[in-house]
Amino acid sequence: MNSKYIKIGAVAVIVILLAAGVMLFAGNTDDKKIEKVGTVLDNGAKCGLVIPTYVATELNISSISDLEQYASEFNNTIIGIDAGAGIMSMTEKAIEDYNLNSFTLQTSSESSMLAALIDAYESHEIIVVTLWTPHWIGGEYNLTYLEDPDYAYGTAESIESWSRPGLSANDPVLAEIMSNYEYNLSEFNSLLSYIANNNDKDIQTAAGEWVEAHPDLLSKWIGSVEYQEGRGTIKIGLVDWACAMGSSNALKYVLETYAGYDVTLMSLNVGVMYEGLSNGEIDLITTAWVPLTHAQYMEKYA
Ligand code: PBE
Repeated sequence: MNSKYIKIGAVAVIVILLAAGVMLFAGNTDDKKIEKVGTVLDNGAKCGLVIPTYVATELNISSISDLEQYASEFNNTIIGIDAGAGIMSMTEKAIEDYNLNSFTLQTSSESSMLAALIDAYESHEIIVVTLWTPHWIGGEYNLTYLEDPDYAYGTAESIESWSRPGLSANDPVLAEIMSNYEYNLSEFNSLLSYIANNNDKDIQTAAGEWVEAHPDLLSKWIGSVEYQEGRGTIKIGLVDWACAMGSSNALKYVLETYAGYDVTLMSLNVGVMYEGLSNGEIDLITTAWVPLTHAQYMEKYA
């Protein structure tokens, strides 16, 4: 055989191997794609940097770009939440975009951030925190979002429900409820406030009471679904954020009481939650913040 044929043969083998590799790769990523199953809140969500309103008045500041000059008054610290939360990477970006060179972002948790905010507020101290809407705290304290002219926190965020690959195709009843499971901003805030104001009860009880007090919303969510015993087990993943606990607990109540599912809530770190959804260990989440907050996870899994 002359070398020309050997070369053609070798090229053909490489082409076949490449094609097989591409098909395998495409097959794999297809398997892993998580799926959008509903919109929990359309466009009303927001992330940002928040200060008590008395701080805005006394320092005469209104924008993130005003922070750097008062860095020492703020103890050079922005109080953040858990590592991996979208608002943490948005805040790292804000620190760069607005040249907040004297600030560090403190990793914490939602509950520690809120405790620090409430403490500072009650002693009229200067503080800046990462915060978002919907949240019950906005109804309890006089707080101000710093303006974000460079859109480090995006423009309009939505909250969506996402499932593991293939869930809705196999469960049209669940798919129907999930596509109906939507709030407007005042309904969502009302749920979160009800839970926060009833913290002597467990969250599941409070969420159930709130759902029962909103029969029109409940019947919209249920749609044509009728209760049927033993519809199966659903695992809902969530992070310990008040908004995720509210929407997940209300959904658990609805799925168990009005459809006949058995629901387990799994509290996780945000990265683990998306990973679990993509590998099928978790069935559902109701706390996908898009387009910007969870962009890093959507790029990887969606
Ligand atoms: N949050 C609340 C989350 C999403 C829900 C804004 C703290 C975050 O990833 O930042």
